[in-house]
Amino acid sequence: MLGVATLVLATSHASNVTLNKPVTLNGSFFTSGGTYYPGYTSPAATVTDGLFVPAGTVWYGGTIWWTEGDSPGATVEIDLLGTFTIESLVVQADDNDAYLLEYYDPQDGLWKTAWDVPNADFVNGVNVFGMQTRPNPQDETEQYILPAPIIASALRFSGKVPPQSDGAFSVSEIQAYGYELIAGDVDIKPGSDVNPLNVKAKGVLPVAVLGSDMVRTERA
Ligand SMILES: [Ca+2]
Ligand SMILES: [Ca+2]
Ligand SMILES: [Ca+2]
Repeated sequence: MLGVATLVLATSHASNVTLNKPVTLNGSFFTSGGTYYPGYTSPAATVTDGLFVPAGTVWYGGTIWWTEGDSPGATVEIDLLGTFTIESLVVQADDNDAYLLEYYDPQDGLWKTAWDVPNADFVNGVNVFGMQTRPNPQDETEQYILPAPIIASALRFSGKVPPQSDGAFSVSEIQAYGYELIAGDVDIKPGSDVNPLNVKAKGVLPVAVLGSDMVRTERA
């Protein structure tokens, strides 16, 4: 357990930290519409524009879409432009696929699972189609609450291979709710000129949290 992990440094209220953040498409996405559905294209930035498409919108209409056959292992990556603690998630994607939403943990430089986004092929026993929001296709404001908050500087989204999907993937919105961490405001071992931190050391470090108008300080 890290000494610093017991601290919460946060802005005053949880907000959607993906909003208008840069999106990178890794793989052969049909950004031209290809030969399948020419004209049905969208900028990558639509994944973080804060907007949902109407539920049931056809999977290649106004979305970022790709297929496992043409682009195996493709990912949609969001740079959060900072480090955030994230508490909850919302995704709108094609109904009949399961997806994986991972986060980049800047503490150890590893990608980790944030959410196994479930297939939404059927909702309350009814076969629905096209773009559907998770966790609740009938309420876009409902958020998937993480078992424990995560610390992330980027997010990565991918489709799961058949039979967890039909291999034709689409995403129109990825949202993550939380707070920005302001690491520069932590003074480890107050009174010393350096900030010694051995993340493998056991025990408790004395830490001063320097509050300001922008920072709420808490003790966990
Ligand atoms: Ca959107
Ligand atoms: Ca369906
Ligand atoms: Ca699909």
